[in-house]
Order: sequence, then structure tokens, then C-alpha cells
Amino acid sequence: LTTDQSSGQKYVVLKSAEGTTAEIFLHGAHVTSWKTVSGEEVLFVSKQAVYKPPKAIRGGIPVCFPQFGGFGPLSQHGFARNSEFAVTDSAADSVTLSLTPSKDQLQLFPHPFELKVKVDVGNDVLEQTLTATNTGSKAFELTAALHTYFSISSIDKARVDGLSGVDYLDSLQDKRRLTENGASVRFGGEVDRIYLATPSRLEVVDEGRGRAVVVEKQGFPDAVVWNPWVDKAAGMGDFGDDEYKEMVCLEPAVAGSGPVTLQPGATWTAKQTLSLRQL
Ligand code: TA6
Repeated sequence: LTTDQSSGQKYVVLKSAEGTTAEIFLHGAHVTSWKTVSGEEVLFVSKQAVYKPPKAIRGGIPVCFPQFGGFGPLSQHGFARNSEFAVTDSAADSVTLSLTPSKDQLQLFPHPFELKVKVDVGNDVLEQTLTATNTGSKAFELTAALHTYFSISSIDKARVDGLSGVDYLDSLQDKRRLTENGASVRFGGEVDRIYLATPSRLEVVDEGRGRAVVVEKQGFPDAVVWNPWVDKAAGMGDFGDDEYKEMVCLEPAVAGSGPVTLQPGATWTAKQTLSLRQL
């Protein structure tokens, strides 16, 4: 465990045999860095990010649980991303973090659970697995997402591939349902869409860097695509006015397709595997 000097928060550093590294803060079980073997940072974190409660770290991979967005009774994106996790297992290239809701959180969400977040690094690969167990006596519904911020050379050179022909809910049009008719999703303004029942393999392509991040997901039927653009960027205190030009969010999610119902004693698991492909 390492302590971040400026925030005093603890984080874990992972390193694969080949030299791929990752950093995960106990606050929110939040991945804040994934660097390739050659030392290139793949994720985006705002220079104005706040690394401690009550803020979720602006960037990296916020764990949205037990709720994504407004899809449930809690405040935006649930409380896991603002909670301190415990390390329950660790190795040089792998860590498992665990959260059980506090008394206060159980006031808000009266369903006991255990959430495990496991992060593994391999040769230019990052794998992240969520496992939630209903430890209570009543079934409950959950929505979730891995709200991943990818670093991009410049937003006009970014695109998301794999969503052509897929329906989405447009959060900028009151969740109106539309169909993606472009070969790729590009960014010429604010984009905030929940793609439904999506393919398991998507790509965030950076034409400026000549490479794509391949996102392979299991257990997440939906995928959220987000760029705040100028006005929303200006409205976020923990995000630079120009930082929308250097990031794209692609978020494997359980959201618009409907919640998961977790029976007492049952376990839900979902994962994303991130890897790189040269163009
Ligand atoms: O990524 C989709 C989204 O729900 C957007 O609507 C925007 O609110 C974004 O998440 C960031 O949310 P946050 O609560 O982290 O500021």
C-alpha cells in the first residue's frame, strides 16, 4: 500500500511480469492509472480531481454501484465510488477490494451486500471484475457501470466503434430512444448516450495515436458513451474547462436494459477486459 502525498489516500500499485502497471485507490476501489509496457498512460484523470470523500475521483474508472445514473432510488451513480474499500487479496499483478455497506448506507439502500472489485494486469491488458453477493434476506435490484475515462490525443481524432445499428437512450433528449446509424460514434458536441443490448466487443479508437483500446465486456448488456463538451466541462469544479478535448468515456453498464434482480444469497458478476490494438 502506498499513500498519496497530497490527498493522504492509500492506493495499490500493480505490475505485470512484462511491465504493465496500474494504480487503484482504496477510495472507491478506483483505478486511476493503467500504463502500457512502454509507459504510456491509457486512462484520463482530471488535473483537478479530488481523491477523497465526498467526491469521486474525476477520471480513471469510477465504480458505479449499486446504481448507475438515476436508474434507482439513490443519488447519481450510487455510493460505492465514494466509499473506502478494504484489500482482501493481493499479488504483484492482482488485487481484490471489498465493500459492505455502512449503517448509514443501509439507511439509504436497505439491502446488505458484499461487492468485490478485482483488478488484474497482464501484457498491455487490464481486467476488472465486479462480484456482488446479496447477503440479506430479500431480493433487490441493482444497476451498475464501470465509468471508464480514456485518454485521447484530441477529441476530433477519437471515435467509438462497434455500436453501428444499436439502439440508445439519448440523455440529452430526455432518454429518447434512437438508433445509431453511423459506422462510428464521433464527438462534435456533448454526447451522453446509453446504448442498449450492445456487442461484447467495442473499441475506443485514437486516430492521433494510431491505436485503439479494445473493450471486451461480460455481464454488462449496455454501454454508455459520454463527452461533456464545453458547457458541462465548464460546470464541473473537478474538471478543467479544456479537458473535454482529451477524454472519452465508454462505460460497460447495466442500465437502460433494466436492472439485475439479485435473490438472497445469489451472486452477480460482470467484467471488462481492456487491451490495445495498433491501427
Ligand atoms: O457518463 C454518463 C453520466 O451519467 C453523465 O450524464 C454525467 O453525469 C457523467 O455520468 C458524470 O457524472 P458524475 O456524477 O461523475 O459527475
